[in-house]
Parts: sequence; C-alpha cells; structure tokens
Amino acid sequence: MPLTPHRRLVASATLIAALVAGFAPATSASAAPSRPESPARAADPAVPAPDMKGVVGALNAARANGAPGAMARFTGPDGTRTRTVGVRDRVSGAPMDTRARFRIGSVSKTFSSVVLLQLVDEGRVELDAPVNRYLSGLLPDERITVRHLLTHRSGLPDYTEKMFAQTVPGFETVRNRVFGYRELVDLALAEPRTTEPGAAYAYSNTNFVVVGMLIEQATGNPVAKEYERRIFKPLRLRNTFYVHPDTRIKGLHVHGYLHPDETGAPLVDSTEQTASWAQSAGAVISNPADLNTFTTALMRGKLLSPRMTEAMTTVTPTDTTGTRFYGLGLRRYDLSCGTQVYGHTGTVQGFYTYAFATRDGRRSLAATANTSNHGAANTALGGTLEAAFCGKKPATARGFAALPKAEEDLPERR
Ligand code: REX
Repeated sequence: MPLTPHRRLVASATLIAALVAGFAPATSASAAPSRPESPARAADPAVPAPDMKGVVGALNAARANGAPGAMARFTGPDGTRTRTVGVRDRVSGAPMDTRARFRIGSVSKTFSSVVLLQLVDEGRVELDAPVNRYLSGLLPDERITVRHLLTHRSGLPDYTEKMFAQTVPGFETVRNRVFGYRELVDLALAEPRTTEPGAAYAYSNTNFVVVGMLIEQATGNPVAKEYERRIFKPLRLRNTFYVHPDTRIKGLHVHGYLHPDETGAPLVDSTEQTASWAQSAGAVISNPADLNTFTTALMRGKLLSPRMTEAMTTVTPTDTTGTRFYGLGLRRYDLSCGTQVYGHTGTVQGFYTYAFATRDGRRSLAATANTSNHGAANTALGGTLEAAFCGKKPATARGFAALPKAEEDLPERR
C-alpha cells in the first residue's frame, strides 16, 4: 500500500529530528559565537559558504533602521549558524535570543497551504474546483477556485487595507478582538474586488482566511488541530503554536514593537494580541529553529506528495523585477547569485520575518526583526538572504542599496 502523505511524514519525522539534532545548539553571541557551530564536515565547493559577517551587517542595518533587535539562524551542509543583535525586550534589556518565539505573520500561509494541499493529496479537496462547491454561497463569484486563493489570484480584496489604514488606532481596535472567519470575509466583500478571478496576482489576506474555512470544512476540525497533527507534531516543532485567540506568547519570546505612522512617536509594544484579524493568514507563533526545520522538510518533500510539492513550487511573477514569484502559499526569490529560495515573508504588528530554503532543502534561513510598519527595517532584514545563500560578494558589490525593496514597500501592496 502506498504511504499517505501523513504516514510518510510520520516515518520521516525521526529522520528530520535526527538531522536537526545533529546541528550544533544555537548560540546567542553576535559576531563571535561562544561554542563550536558545526559538526566537522567537508565543505561542498558547489555551495557558497554563508557570509555571516554579511548576515550580521543586515541585522545591524535592520537595527539602524528602527528595529530594537534582530536575529538569523542558518542551516547548511556545514551545520547551523546563529547571529543576534540588539534586544528582544526594550524594558528589561534582554538580548535577542535565537531560541525565543515570535509571531511569524504570513509565514503562516505556507503552513495553511501545506494542510490544504495534504487534503488535496487525500482527495478531499480539488485544486481547480470552485470554492463555493465546499463553502456554498460564501463567495460572490462561482469562478473563484481553490487554486486562485492559494496563488492570490481570486480578486478578493484585502480587508486589512482599511483595518490598518491608520496603523496604531487600527491595531488597538483589533488587538483584543475575536473575529469569526465569516466576519473577515464580510469585511473584505464590502470592498470592490481587485481583479477578475485568475486574471492577476493581488496579495490578499482574505484568500488565506478562506483557506482556513476550507480546512475546517473538509476536516471538521479547527485549523489549530490540523496544523498540530499534520505539521507541528510530526516535525516535532516544539516552539510552534497556534493559540488564537489567546493573546500571549508563552515561554521565552521576543517582544514586538510597532512603529506608529507619526515620525518620532514612541514605539508601541504589540506583543500581546489575539491576532484574530490574521488567523489562518498569519497567526502562527514559532522560533528560528522550527522555521528552519519546516522549510527544510517542505523542500525535501517530507510534507507533501511529489505532485503537490511540484504544484506548490510552480510559480508566476508577482512584480516586474524578475526576481519575485509566488506558487501556492509560497514565495520564490531569485537571488543575485542565481540561487532560488522558497519560503515566505511575514509582517504582523511588531515583527518582520523571512523563512526560506533552497529547493533541495540543504540550506535554510530564518530571520526576524522585532518591529514593523517600517519598511526600511524589513528591506534591511531581507539582506540576510543574499548574505546567507550567496556568500561573500565581490568587493564591487553595492550591498543593501542594490536589494529589491521588501514586499510591503512595493507599490502593488499598498
Ligand atoms: C498587516 C498590517 C500586514 C501590519 C499584513 N500581514 O497583511 C500579513 C503578512 C499577515 O504577513 N503579509 C506580509 C502593519 C506582507 C507578507 O506576506 O510578507 N501595517 C504593520 C500597518 C500599515 O498597519 N498601516 O506593519 O505592522
């Protein structure tokens, strides 16, 4: 009997755990880690060594651009490297710590996508079926398919545009609110649709709220349970949670600091919130090691059948730079050295995140900075990708200025 994705996953969980355990423990020192970082292994000449000075440079640039702290964790053939700068808590002054948990924002979309694509693998949902076949009467257009949601091509407007038009007042209005999925969809449908179904890429959180509804409809379970049994448990992600609508991040965690729209106004500690506005579009909590494990496992085909992994990594451009693409709940960035990395970015009040891996799953990077609504910090944090995956640049390279802007700064977003 062929292994179902779930069985394959359970069978491979031990392997992944062994793999992760083989990596050296995280270190928290900035430029000079206090413990040996990697098991002795011959370097692969085909794979550039990560430029960890460049990574620290990018983290410091995020800090110089308004993030109280930042950190990155890289895994590769030579083991694990971690770097931190600044603080995870401005009040206590506690330093950033790569074991700490934080809100990963839209990286949650990749988790939701994996769950949904497992359901496709199991024959419980069809990718090209109309959404309304499963959620009768929910959407105003019978032509919108499941694939349109996962590719951000449904034309459903993003309710967060209006919700967060004024950043801090918008946030404080929803900080403790608990929304039902339908309420969020209704907020979206009060706005004009952005495109004809399938016509163009237009990023919208609404798509992944509907993905959450599909998961719950197909399984009869809350998304929390499906994340848990299909991803968190089999991959042994012990620092990854979906606690909605609980407002706290339990255990060792990073405090998030939201930048108000008014220049010079004090940062707002936005750590505690229901994240109910985001739910299956962005409410997962994780830490760098777990994000490395997740993106690595995904790229190594541990979570989905080859057919669904292929579907997920089949991309179309999201802009005209020729470097940014979207598959099914998954971004692809083409870096300056030609390396392609797959994963997602995330923005939730107080937190910017990048979680990416190479297609062969041999290298992965998780990076976060504890601020948001400050695009320059996000763009600077994105510099960790170039440094980690492309290695040292020739002396003539222009550095961060040459990087494309972070997603939220692109005109298509807002
Ligand atoms: C909401 C506004 C940002 C946050 C958002 N987040 O849509 C989703 C996400 C979950 O992670 N998307 C990113 C706020 C872009 C992604 O996919 O990479 N901004 C903030 C404002 C602006 O309030 N007025 O920056 O914290």
